[in-house]
Amino acid sequence: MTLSNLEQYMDIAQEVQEALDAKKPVVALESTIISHGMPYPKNVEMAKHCEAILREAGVVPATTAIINGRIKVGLTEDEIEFMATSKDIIKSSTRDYAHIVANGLNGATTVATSIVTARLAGIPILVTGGIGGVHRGAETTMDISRDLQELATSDIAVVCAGCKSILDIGLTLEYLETFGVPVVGYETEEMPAFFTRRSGHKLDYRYDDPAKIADLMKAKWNLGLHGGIVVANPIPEKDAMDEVVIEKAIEEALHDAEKEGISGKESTPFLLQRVLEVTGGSSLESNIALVYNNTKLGAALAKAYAER
Ligand code: PSU
Ligand code: MN
Repeated sequence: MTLSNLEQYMDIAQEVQEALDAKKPVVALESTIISHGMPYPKNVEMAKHCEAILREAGVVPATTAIINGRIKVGLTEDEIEFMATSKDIIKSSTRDYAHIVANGLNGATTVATSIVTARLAGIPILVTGGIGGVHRGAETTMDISRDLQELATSDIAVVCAGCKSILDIGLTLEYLETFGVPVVGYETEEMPAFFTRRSGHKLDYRYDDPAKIADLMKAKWNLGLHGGIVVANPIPEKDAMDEVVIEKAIEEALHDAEKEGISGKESTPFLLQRVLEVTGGSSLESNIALVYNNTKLGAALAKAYAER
């Protein structure tokens, strides 16, 4: 799509556009985590602090969202506040994106639509908390997050703390393998499980240096191997949750979801909310800590990649 076409729909913040033009490091951030992933006011605090971490490292933050039908790449403080407080925001995966734009609605970007947005804007790195994936029981529900398909087809590195075990982590890794998406562990040999550092699922490649991950990005895309890379960054030890506590909370959340007949796009937010309630809010502190940890790695990766 030509830029004039894109301008019909998209507002790229000036500092983001300037950084992109000058080939300076930019990192995209999602907004579902703000609108549907965390309660107010922790969500605003988290969103603003992520931007501050990036800025301090010399990286321009580009939080993505759809506001009144305009695709936003880079939000003002007021826009972040709006995403954190308005009840009138649709959790938007890829199927929702054009509908929200065409009808002037508000959409929070999931990993899937953050990738779509980053691709349109030309941003090669996205930082998030955890990616969506193949849900437990997907062999009958077919509930597989669109996040994985956008990862399969867009040239982007997504920094995350793995995925929650509300999902089937083994099947998620198999799915990514089928679609040719490398999943690399940062300072780990194992896929992290979001709240905990370990999942029992081995990864093929461990990287200890963000610059080497930047080399991997460059090599992959120079070779015409289109699609994303998952950079799995375990939660810091001190912030991790007790494995037994979190697994019990997840089991309870899954049980409640089934009892209440929750499915489809409601599934992930419902499970996240129930886990938060069952753990008495301690999961929220872990969640915030891992997002900051991912943001720091994203900053280092963006700087290394911009030098390539
Ligand atoms: N996992 C989390 N926190 C989140 C999400 C996932 O631990 O906030 C959000 C992300 O925006 C992710 C989306 O892209 O949920 C996946 O939703 P679904 O499973 O409906 O595709
Ligand atoms: Mn789903």
